[in-house]
Amino acid sequence: MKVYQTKEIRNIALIGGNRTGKTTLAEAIAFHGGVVSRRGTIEDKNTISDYREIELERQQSISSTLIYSEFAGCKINMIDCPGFDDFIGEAIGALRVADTALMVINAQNGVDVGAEIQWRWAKKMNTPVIFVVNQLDHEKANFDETLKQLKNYFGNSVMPFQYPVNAGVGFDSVIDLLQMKLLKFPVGGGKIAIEEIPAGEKNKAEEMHNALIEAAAENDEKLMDKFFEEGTLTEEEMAQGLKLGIIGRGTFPVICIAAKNDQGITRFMEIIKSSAPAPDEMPGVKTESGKTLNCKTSDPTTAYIFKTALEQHLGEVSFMKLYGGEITEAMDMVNSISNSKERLSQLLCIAGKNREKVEKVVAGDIIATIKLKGSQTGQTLVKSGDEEIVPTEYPEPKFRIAVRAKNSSDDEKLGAILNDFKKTDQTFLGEQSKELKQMIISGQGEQHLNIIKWMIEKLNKIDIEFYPPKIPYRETITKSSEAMYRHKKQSGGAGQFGEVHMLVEPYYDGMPNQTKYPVRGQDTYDLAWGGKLVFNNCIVGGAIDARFMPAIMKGINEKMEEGPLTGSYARDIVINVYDGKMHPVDSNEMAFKLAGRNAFREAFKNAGPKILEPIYDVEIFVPSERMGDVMTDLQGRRGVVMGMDSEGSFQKIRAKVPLAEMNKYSTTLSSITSGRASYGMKFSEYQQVPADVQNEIIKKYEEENKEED
Ligand SMILES: Nc1nc2c(ncn2[C@@H]2O[C@H](COP(=O)(O)OP(=O)(O)OP(=O)(O)O)[C@@H](O)[C@H]2O)c(=O)[nH]1
Ligand SMILES: [Mg+2]
Repeated sequence: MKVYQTKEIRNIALIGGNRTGKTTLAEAIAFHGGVVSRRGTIEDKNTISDYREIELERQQSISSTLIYSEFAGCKINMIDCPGFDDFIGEAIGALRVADTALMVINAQNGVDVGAEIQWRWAKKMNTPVIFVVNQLDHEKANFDETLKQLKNYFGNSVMPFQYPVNAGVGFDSVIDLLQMKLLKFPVGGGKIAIEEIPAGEKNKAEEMHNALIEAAAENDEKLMDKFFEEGTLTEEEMAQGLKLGIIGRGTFPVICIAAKNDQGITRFMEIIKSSAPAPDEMPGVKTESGKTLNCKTSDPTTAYIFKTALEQHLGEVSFMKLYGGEITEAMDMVNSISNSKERLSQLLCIAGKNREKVEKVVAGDIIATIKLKGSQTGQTLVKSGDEEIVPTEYPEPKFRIAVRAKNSSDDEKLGAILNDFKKTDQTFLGEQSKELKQMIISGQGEQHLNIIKWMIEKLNKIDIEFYPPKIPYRETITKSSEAMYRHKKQSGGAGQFGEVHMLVEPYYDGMPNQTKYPVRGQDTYDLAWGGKLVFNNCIVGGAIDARFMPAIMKGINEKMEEGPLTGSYARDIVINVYDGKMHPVDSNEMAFKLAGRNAFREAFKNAGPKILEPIYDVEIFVPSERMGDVMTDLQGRRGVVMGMDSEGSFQKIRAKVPLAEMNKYSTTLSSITSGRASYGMKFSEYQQVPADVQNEIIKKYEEENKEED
């Protein structure tokens, strides 16, 4: 295979809502590049992009797929992403390395929720966007309405490069505003007929063409001068100027196609070649040390792993973008974080399920390699040095559930499988919670986790079940309290004796020491589960030997790990051990550990104990007209609205909501907004639960523990 130079590469992410035609478009582009000899279709289950078993079964993309194609000396690397919001992580990974996002819009439906969500991500990552209005052959296709919506949602920088003259059944013609010609696309592909613009379209076309010329000239002084002198620009000059607008996210072109009928595809590929940026024309990527890599061969050899997949027969496949230098087969590189050596045993040019070996790859290209020993998504491989590309930020998981194998002997295997999912999916978490004694998995939505369940059952052949996840509550106290405990045992041989007196207080930042019992020694611990524990030694006159203090501490710690109210972790407590008693023969560490533990339990119970619950910051994007329903629902979830901002026709609601009330939120939100809202959530803090909720939690805990006894 030819070695493509940086200028000859176009990296594009195919994004957009559900079933808009991304995979069909990718297939058509691959076909015209000679990468597939026959165009597959979704219905025939033979596209190169949707080849995984689950994708064939559901006729839907689940995972992003890298597909290269070739056009007039250019290599087009496409990353075909799933449109469904639960798989947004795939689009985010792709947007990070793509130099242009092709946002596919279905001309029947206009702007959908997928487009809105992905637009926000493209904006956040500064990725240029080209809109592709697809399915123009459909009887319900409505280009004018689609364009109106595009401008409405994404602003007036949305600029048609083409518009159709006969959208709907029989569609075959567009006015190309760069060429200023009418292009006729035969159904099923074939030679484009180029004709003059019909008289009835002339004025409209002129007006839109001039708007493009002005936009092109705005980006480049030389073009502006030429425009003033001659009043026009050539097609090439326009493409050049518009490309600058595209890179700076000041111009968002609109292209017209019907991918299924192979209409408009080759012209679209020409436009990608002339107007989409090459990797080194983009602003560059930042490293952790603040350097910028511009995808030049003269930049240090640096590859960023943006995706890891597990493929049958191949094992772990790592997808990388080269942000500088050149790499060759069998080259040794270093993982810039772990410093471990990685050999690029093979360089693979990927076209979905097909792969081809290449010997050399230059800066800007996207390829895959296999058999890396210990490098993961988000990590950087370098030739030398320790430069690390700032890793992509993914949204936190927001849908959690507990999972177990139906046959408990499979639980260990299940743990290992979940670990593999974590490697290949940055928006998924799965782990055995020591605290909750449950295996908890979390992802972007119910569908996301259902698909993981499908894969585990079908591919790994383990039957599993979901069940309600527990909430990681915490316990603390709200007032001071004193208690003493004497542990005394004198049966037979050596006895046990230990007595501990303590004062417990609620901890808060910057609090002074209590003055009743002067503090002689102080240790402050940051608890692994959050919060603090302060241990004050206030013993006078050697009432308890210093050597028993660690044992007392150990006893307290044990109880902190299993709080007195509900067995949850305790936090934010100050303990003052101020008195006690020893026995010259019977006192030992075990006795003091038990005395410490029990004294703490007693003091805790009388210190106004409270249950704390995790509160999440929740951010919801909702169409303005649905805001009322979402607010009412939030109230029912004990949510506190912190603020609202409008973004176009959307409202962004910021609220604090207890985790316990977020169960299956994505499913509810989707049903009350017809799938048009999206949300994200992030742990914020622990807060006391209301008294009625506390009573219920304690009651439930006691009932459950009775059952276990
Ligand atoms: N009429 C018509 N149908 C199309 C066109 N392009 C795609 N389709 C159909 O639209 C459906 C979805 O196509 P896909 O290519 O799977 O869409 P997608 O955007 O990749 O879908 P997801 O990856 O699941 O989000 C399929 O039934 C296609 O045959 C088109 O140009 N015209
Ligand atoms: Mg698809």
